[in-house]
Parts: sequence; C-alpha cells; structure tokens
Amino acid sequence: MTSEIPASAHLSMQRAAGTVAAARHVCVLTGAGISAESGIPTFRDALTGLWAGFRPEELATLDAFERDPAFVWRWYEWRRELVRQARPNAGHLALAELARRVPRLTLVTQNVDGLHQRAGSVDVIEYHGNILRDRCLAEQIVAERSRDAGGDLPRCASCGGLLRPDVVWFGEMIPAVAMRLADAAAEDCDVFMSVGTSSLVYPAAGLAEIALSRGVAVIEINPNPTELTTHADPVLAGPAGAILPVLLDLIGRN
Ligand code: BV8
Repeated sequence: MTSEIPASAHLSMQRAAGTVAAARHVCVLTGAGISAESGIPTFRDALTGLWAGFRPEELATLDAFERDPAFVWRWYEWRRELVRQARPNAGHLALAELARRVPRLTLVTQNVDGLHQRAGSVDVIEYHGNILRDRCLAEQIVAERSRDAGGDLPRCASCGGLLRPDVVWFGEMIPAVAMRLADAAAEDCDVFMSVGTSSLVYPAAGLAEIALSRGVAVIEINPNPTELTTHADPVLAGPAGAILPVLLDLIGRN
C-alpha cells in the first residue's frame, strides 16, 4: 500500500478488489478529480484568474457563449492548452489496464480532456463531449476550422458560421448515444465505480443512483466526501492516482 492510503483503508481496498474481481461487468464513471493529478484543475477549481468569480453554470452555457463568444472561447482555449500539456496519470493508466483484466468494463467520463483515450482506454463514453473538438454552431456537427477566417473567433470551414467547443453545456442534452450506452451500463453492471466526481452534475450523477436502485455495489474513490459518499460502500478515501494502481494490484492477485 502507498503512504497516501491510510492503513485503515486496507480492509476496504481488499473488499473493493474482491467485488471488482468477481464482477462480470464493471461500470466506471469518472469526473474531473481523476485528471487533477495530471495538472488539470477540477471543474470547480478551473474558475480562477480571469474567470474567478464565475460559476461553471454561468460560463459553460450557450447563453454565455452567445452573449460573449470571445470571452468564453478564451476560457476554453486556456483549458485546451492545459489539456494539451497534460499527460495521463497512474489513475487513467490503471483503469485502462483494469479493462483488460475483467470480462467487461464500461468507462463513462464526464471529463472533456481525452486523457482516458491517451492512457489506452477504448470505447470511452464521452458523456460531456471533448474540449479539443470544434462544433459548428449552425450545423450542429463536428467541424474543421476555416483557415482564412479573419477576426478572433474560429469559424466553420464549410459554412463560415461560428464554431463552439464540442462539449455539453449546462441546459444542453447529453449526446443521445452516450446517454443510452451509459444508462444501459448502469442498468447491467455488477459493480459501479464512481471516481473523482463530486456527484453534483446530472444526469451523470444519476448513473450511480441507477446502480444503487438495483442493489449492486457502488464503490467511490475520492479524497473528499461527496453527495454519493453516504450511499457508496466501500468508500476509498484518497487520490485516484494512488488508489487505482493498488486496487489493480490487489485484483491481479485474486
Ligand atoms: C441537462 C462540459 C437538461 C463543459 C459539463 C437533474 C436532472 C437533469 C439535469 C439537472 C438536474 N438538476 C440540475 C440539472 C441541470 C444541470 C446540473 O446538473 N446542474 C448542477 C450544477 C446542479 N445539468 C445539466 O444542465 C445537464 N443537461 O440536464 O439538460 C435538458 C433536458 C431537456 C432538454 C434540454 C436540456 C448538462 C450538464 C453537463 C455540463 N457540462 N462539462 C465543460 O467542461 O466546460 S459538467 C462539468 O461538471 C464537467 O464535465 C465535470 O466533469 C462535471 C462534474 O463535475 P466533477 O467532474 O464532479 O468535477 P468537480 O470539480 O465538481 O469535482 C471534482 C471531484 O474530484 C471532487 O469531488 C474532488 O474531491 C475530487 N478529487 C479531487 N482530486 C482528486 C479527486 N478525486 C480523485 N482523485 C483526486 N486526485
């Protein structure tokens, strides 16, 4: 066990490893916390500097974008640069390896940073989109940037309209396929793991509730208590980058 995991957690870790090792289908939901150790501020920490004082719900919205696209793009370009410089951490890598050790693993992420894919995870369900992709505001499709657009706002190469980041803003629907696949996994899994999320944002946070309603084990990995903590068992209180590799190691010995 690493020093970041208190000795009191050993029993919980063993229980969690046994539950995951015995599962036919593991469903994992990750949030901003799993990317924190890659240097990407968690969603609620991302509002510093120029954007301090804004709540995510105020900035990550279509209204905010339509009101001041340049201001919102500056926030996204700042975050894109952090994502480009980031590397997957031990938590991302452990989940990619775990998928190779259990019969079936569905990975649903609220994160828009693409780090799970860069860690080797496949078929990642990007529940809130991907910050590195552009989407045409008018055509509602992923689009290339026009190279000859003047001004400071990126424009669509095919129609010349405004581009927006290909993420799901507050008040917007989750992409239908992502929603359907994630719901199906929460309905079918034998164990649900909630990793690095405050469990505040819906409908993503509702996935754990589906698993709880079915009576399957819901394991939480988070250094802090969340809305889910009182319902989860076991709760592995610590950073994902420390907990997940140990869990993987214990599973490997099962
Ligand atoms: C919608 C993309 C409706 C953009 C994001 C009930 C049902 C349905 C909707 C609602 C509802 N109640 C309220 C709503 C509305 C809203 C909502 O949930 N609001 C919240 C604030 C109450 N939901 C929506 O608007 C959703 N859409 O409902 O549409 C609709 C219906 C019909 C027709 C049209 C529309 C859309 C929500 C998606 C918003 N987009 N991201 C972008 O990134 O810019 S959400 C955003 O929050 C990120 O994706 C982020 O991942 C996500 C959740 O946050 P967390 O990941 O949990 O991050 P957070 O910072 O909160 O927490 C980090 C955690 O990590 C902490 O717990 C910390 O302790 C932990 N941690 C820190 N370090 C570590 C760690 N853990 C492990 N290891 C570490 N080292």
